[in-house]
Order: sequence, then C-alpha cells, then structure tokens
Amino acid sequence: MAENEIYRASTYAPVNIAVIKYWGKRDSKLNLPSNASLSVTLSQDDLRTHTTASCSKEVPEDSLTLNNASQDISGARTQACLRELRALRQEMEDKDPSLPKLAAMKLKIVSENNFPTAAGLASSAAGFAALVRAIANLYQLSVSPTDLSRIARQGSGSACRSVLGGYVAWQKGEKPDGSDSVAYEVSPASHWPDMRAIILVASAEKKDVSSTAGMQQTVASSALFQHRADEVVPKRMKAMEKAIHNRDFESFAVLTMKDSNNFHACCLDTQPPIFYMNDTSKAAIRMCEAINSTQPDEKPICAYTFDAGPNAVVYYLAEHEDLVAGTFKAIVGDKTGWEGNRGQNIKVRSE
Ligand code: 2P0
Repeated sequence: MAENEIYRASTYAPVNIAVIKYWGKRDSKLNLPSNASLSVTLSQDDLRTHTTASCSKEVPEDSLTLNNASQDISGARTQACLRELRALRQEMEDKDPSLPKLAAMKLKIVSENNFPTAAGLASSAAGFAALVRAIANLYQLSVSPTDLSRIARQGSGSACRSVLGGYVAWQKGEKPDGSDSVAYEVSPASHWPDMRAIILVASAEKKDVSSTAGMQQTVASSALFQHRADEVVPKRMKAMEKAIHNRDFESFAVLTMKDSNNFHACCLDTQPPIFYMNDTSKAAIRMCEAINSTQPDEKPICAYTFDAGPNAVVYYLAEHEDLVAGTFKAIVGDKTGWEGNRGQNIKVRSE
C-alpha cells in the first residue's frame, strides 16, 4: 500500500415517500418504530442524494459536508452508523491481514442533494441511505441490502426504505435489539411501472416540529396513536401489499389517502397539537377529491399524501397524466398559496 493512498467510493440514494406512514418509536435509542410502514421510491434525475466517502492516512478527522456546508456528525445516530460499518470492516481486516487498514482511518464524506432545499422534501432518508451505502462500498463490505437497511435505520428511520428501489416496506420487527427491523422489497419498480407522482410545494420553510420530536410527543400524549399502531396499520400493511401486488390503483389510492389522514389525525391529537397541513394542503385534498368525483363510480385516479409538513405528493397512473398532473400544474401556476411544484411525471425508481 502506498503511504498516502486515497480510497474512495461514490453512490446515489433516492427519496422515498411513504403511503403507510412511520410515526412513533418503540425504542428511540435503536430507532425502532411503533408500526411498520411502506413507501414508493421516487425517481427523477434530480431527486436523490449523491455521496462520496473517502479515507486515507492524511484525513485528520471524520467529517461530512452536505451541499458544501459542514454538518455535525457527533450525534448518536450518525455515530452508530459509522461505528457499525467500521466494525464490519475491522472484521474483514482481522480475517485477511493483507487488506489495507481502512477501519483505522478517518472518513471524509461529501454529500450533495440534487434537489433544491426549496423542494421541501425530507432529505434525511436519501441522505443516510447514501451515506451508509457509500461507506459500505468504500470498505468493500459484502453486506446485503437488508443489512444496509438495518444500519441506515439507525441514522434515520425512513432511510432504511431508501436503500431499496421500487415499492418498499419497513417491517416493525419483534426483537429488542432491532436486528429484524429492516426494509424489504414489496415489488420492484418494473412490476407497476406506470405509477407517477407530482410534488406540490406549499411551503419550503423548515417545519416547526421535527419528525423526531413530533413523534415522541404523539407517542406520549395521543389516545388515537396506540390504536393506529396496534390495529389500523397492521391491517393496512397487508391490504397495501395486496393492492401493489394486484396493481389495484383504487385500493392503493384509498389506503394512501386514509393513512395520511389517520397520521395527521394523530398529530392533531397530540398535546400540544401538531399542525403539519395548512390551508393550501387542504386545497390539494379538495382538488384530488374533485378530480376523483368526475370518474365513473367516483373511482379514484389520484391519491394525496402529506408527510411532516404541508407539501403534497399526489400519486396517479401515467394514463391520467393530463387530467391529474395537468390540473395540479395549473393551480400551482395560479400561485394561490403554492410556492411551486417539483416536476410531474416522477417515476418509481428501480434501485
Ligand atoms: C414516513 N415520516 O414514513 C414518515 C411520515 C414523516 C411522516 O419517516 O426520527 O426523519 O429520523 O427516524 O425518518 C420522518 O421520520 O425520523 C418520517 P427519524 P424520520 O416517511
């Protein structure tokens, strides 16, 4: 090994938007969820995090920059990811002493989100997924996507779903150590390739209540929450997997909208109440309802969902591009409360 050799690996990870929401932890140290969740991985050239991890004897300390700004990596969650990846590399080096000693070197991690902050998208999912995969590649670890999802989960819960492509579930898991709280593929993107999404930006401002804090408050104070976690979500997970396997958009849409509303009802039931949706968000709900009411038997052709913020993601099928995306683009163009849209025709990402 050359004295000053630099080792480097790069990767991408996509944004995912849940249709059955993760909200609540049963163990905040290990980042274990109170319920399972399911998401669709979005693909558009500019909806991803690109991360390069490098190490050499010359790197003085572990560091992470995101869009050229230095990030604090001293938090327990980032440290848990780094510690676990280094331990796996150390195991490899112990078994094969001819390998370069990367585990002992400091890491320089450089990330870029190829979507503007103004898109109002949660970036921690793609961010941690890319960070974990870049380091695993750098260390040449022979780990499965399941292993990567378990590590990424410790950085940010939703990140475990961004390690895979297509339609992805995160199982709650039963073991106290979290080893079975991992993501799995429900269906590849190619199974239902005509799924599309449009993102409507009602506000690009940072949210008032972070997801981590909000979900802790909900777990501590909402009477609706336990019912959601124990009764509502387990049934919905099964129904949603079936809807995806059957490419049944009607069921997919109804479940998606109900689950978004159930999650936001739990937020409202939190003390103090958490309001993530605003009047513009509610206008998007009414617009979806209006579009769906024009269909024979009012069969839904679009489905809204809202995360911990006011921005809407609307799912639809390619055949309804003009009606759904066209209508939403027109109202966003009116500037009535909307700050913009982040593209239409966003496809499901395959990896
Ligand atoms: C989700 N959200 O399933 C839900 C829906 C927000 C609403 O996952 O504390 O940033 O880092 O594990 O993953 C946001 O939660 O929270 C989230 P942490 P995370 O996508």
